[in-house]
Amino acid sequence: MDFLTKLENLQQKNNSLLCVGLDPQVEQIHKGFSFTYEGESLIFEFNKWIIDQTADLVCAYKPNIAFYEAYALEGLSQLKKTVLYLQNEYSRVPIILDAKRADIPNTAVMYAKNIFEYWAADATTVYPHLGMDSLEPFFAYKDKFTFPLIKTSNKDSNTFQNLKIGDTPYYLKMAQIISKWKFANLGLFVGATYPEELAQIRKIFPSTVILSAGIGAQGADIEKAVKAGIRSDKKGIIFNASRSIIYSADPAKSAKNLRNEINKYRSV
Ligand code: OMP
Repeated sequence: MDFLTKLENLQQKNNSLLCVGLDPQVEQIHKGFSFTYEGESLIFEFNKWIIDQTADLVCAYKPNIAFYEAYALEGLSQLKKTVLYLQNEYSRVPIILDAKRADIPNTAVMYAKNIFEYWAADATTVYPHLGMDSLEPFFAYKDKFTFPLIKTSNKDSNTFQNLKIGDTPYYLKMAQIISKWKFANLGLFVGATYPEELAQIRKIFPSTVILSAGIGAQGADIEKAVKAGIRSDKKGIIFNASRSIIYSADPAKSAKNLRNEINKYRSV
């Protein structure tokens, strides 16, 4: 099943725009909550524990590959176990493998092959700065979805992304150019910490699916972000939260509360 169908089905079934980020840091895992596993597959078991208690509250999971690559081959093997677990036990849940790739076309082909064939992810993230030919290898996977990052959530994202070209900031110029592209499997990433920019991008892309992060640990204003990013049909956006859910005392409760808070602003 293609990414969009999976996403829309699950958003509907779980009444959720929430994506939980599977970003495990080993030193954060033993902080006194009810997860107690100590063995070799710590990362996988932790992810499984999170997944089993949140799968009916999310519209997607987003493992960020950095949190696995940091643990070298062992980390990647635990990511593989996590992906297989999701595919076997929760096949309706889309997996966004957050890998933020960007390279020349010949190399991008190999990145896309790795993400969509080896990892069998449903979607991924890319930086668009190299231009369309660097992203075409990703869009070539028609059932998969690719989210170019237009405006990132971090504090210093203005340094380069808001540099002006004439009167227009670079991130906006990128969005305007990308809006002319005709890929059915193109999404966009915009940080929830920048609701004004999110609203601008939504205006340029009234129907495109947006991936956003920054609510929770990064302190984005949920009401502003939801109102800025929601599509006219009250869908069309995915809000990721990682640390604020996975390291909370009660991940299921935190996920439920966040899903409900997002929904509260969705309908107004
Ligand atoms: P928390 O801050 O713990 O909720 O995690 C946010 C997740 O979203 C991490 O995996 C980030 O790498 C990712 N993210 C951002 O926070 N900001 C961005 O601008 C882009 C992303 C992303 O591409 O998902």
